[in-house]
Amino acid sequence: MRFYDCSTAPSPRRVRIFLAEKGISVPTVQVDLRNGEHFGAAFRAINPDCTVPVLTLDSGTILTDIVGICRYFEEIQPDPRLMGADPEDKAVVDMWLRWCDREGFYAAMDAFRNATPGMKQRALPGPVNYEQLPALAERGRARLNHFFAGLDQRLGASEFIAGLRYTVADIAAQATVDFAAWAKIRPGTEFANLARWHAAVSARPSAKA
Ligand SMILES: N[C@@H](CCC(=O)N[C@@H](CS)C(=O)NCC(=O)O)C(=O)O
Repeated sequence: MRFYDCSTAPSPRRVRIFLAEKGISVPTVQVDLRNGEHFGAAFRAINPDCTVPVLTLDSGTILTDIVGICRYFEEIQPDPRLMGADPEDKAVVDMWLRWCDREGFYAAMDAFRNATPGMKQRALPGPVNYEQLPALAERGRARLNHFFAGLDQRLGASEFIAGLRYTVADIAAQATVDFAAWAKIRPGTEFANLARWHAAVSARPSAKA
């Protein structure tokens, strides 16, 4: 088994936090995204999508998606449960995870990638170059503020996003809040519930992953 990581990128960080929470360590290879190692023939042969994270299994299976990788580790080592315990709980975690990705993580990606000078023509990850669209950066910022408001509302009613326990949905939102800060977008001080939750998740040892 081998984990292809990039220590400065938010997507593989979500897997690193997940692994840290479970206390799992995996042989890891750093992929140098800054210098385009992911476009080279060696990495393309592993993941033609030219993205990290990737997990290669001894069976030959290659997992190239954050959630697929987390699912694999959840199944081989269920404790601590990060993707729900019973059918209802699992469905609730899935629902919030997808909301965090759709409304938060992808909005942060639009805001960051469409406005960062070093990402010209790299407005989307993957093997195809796309021009930056400043309007998408602006829309990403607006959507992130809406996401923060929704998160604050949810966290006013619930200790963690999917209920009483820290889950993969918290990891997605935590990575989103930290990623958004790269684009200098931070939740407003009026979002006290979000601030309480962000301080709590950031204090977990896994946050350093
Ligand atoms: N399919 C992947 C996409 C992950 C992704 O977007 N990774 C980024 C790093 S955060 C990447 O590899 N970017 C390469 C690039 O920007 O060219 C997933 O969601 O698991």
